[in-house]
Amino acid sequence: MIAPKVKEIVKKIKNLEIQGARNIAKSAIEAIIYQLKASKATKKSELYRELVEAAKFISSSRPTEPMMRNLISDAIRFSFMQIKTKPEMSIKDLKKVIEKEASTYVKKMENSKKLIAEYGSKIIKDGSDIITYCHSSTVIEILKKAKSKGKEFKVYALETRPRFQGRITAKELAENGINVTLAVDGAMNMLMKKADLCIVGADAITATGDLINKIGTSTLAHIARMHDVSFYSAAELYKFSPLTLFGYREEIEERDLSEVWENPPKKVKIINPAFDATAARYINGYITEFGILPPQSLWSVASQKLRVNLSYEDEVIE
Ligand code: RUB
Repeated sequence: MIAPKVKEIVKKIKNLEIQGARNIAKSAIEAIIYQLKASKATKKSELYRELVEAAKFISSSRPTEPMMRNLISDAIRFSFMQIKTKPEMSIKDLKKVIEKEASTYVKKMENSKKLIAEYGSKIIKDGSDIITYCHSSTVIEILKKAKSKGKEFKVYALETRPRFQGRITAKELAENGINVTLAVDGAMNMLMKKADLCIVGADAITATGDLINKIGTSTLAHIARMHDVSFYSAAELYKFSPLTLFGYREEIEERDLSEVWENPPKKVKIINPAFDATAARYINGYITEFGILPPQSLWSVASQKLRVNLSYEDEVIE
């Protein structure tokens, strides 16, 4: 049975009350911990099945989020290994060790964020004009770090239709004393003429180093290239999608059409893809917790540093 608190978190992820890949992944891990605590299972196999059920339910909340999937998959794999290798462990202790392990993921995420902020802040030059898109908590950390080092710079946050996540970015930057200007998405080209740098977040990174991020990111990257402006994406390695190593394509989430136009006239068709893919050749680098990596080598570093898990469906405990 899915715990009520897990359902609540999934609802918030679906309606974007919780948004951005890192926040989603963090909440997903918290949901696994809630499920664990709420479980009334008396057998370890029963607990494991409940966790797998919850994992699938949580993962389905946003389809284009490998960071959430990778972390949940690690938690499930860890649980499986504990049950298999420590048959003497009581169910009470099992719950404790899984919870402890899951909590370390959240701590690791915090640590990665600090490292990314440090690496990212180094590419921000004093007096520069920076463009960002959508709302990336990782990009915000980089900008805050650069500011704390005494650098002065201007940020242009693009609105990001249809859900205006750019406003969240602008608000957070202003609250942190950063010089920020909000502009409509259509101002991209005009702003690029005087920009020095673009930094965006990442939802997914493919085996070929392509970036999947908020719809419109690829337009920004193309325009940046046209004006010879450097384009970086800030991303933990956990944003890497191992599925793409095996020829799968990351699914692009299609969101509710009412987000674009609540009551459109009859015969007007609407589409609402949440993300798009930016080819690796438009990206100067990924700012990761292991330094700034060329897009083409991200898969190899991610595969070395993380365990590449495809699914937990084949692991059944009777
Ligand atoms: C958010 C978005 C962000 C990435 C990275 O889209 O595209 O750029 O998720 O964010 P949505 P972070 O609002 O649809 O979730 O750096 O915080 O992981």
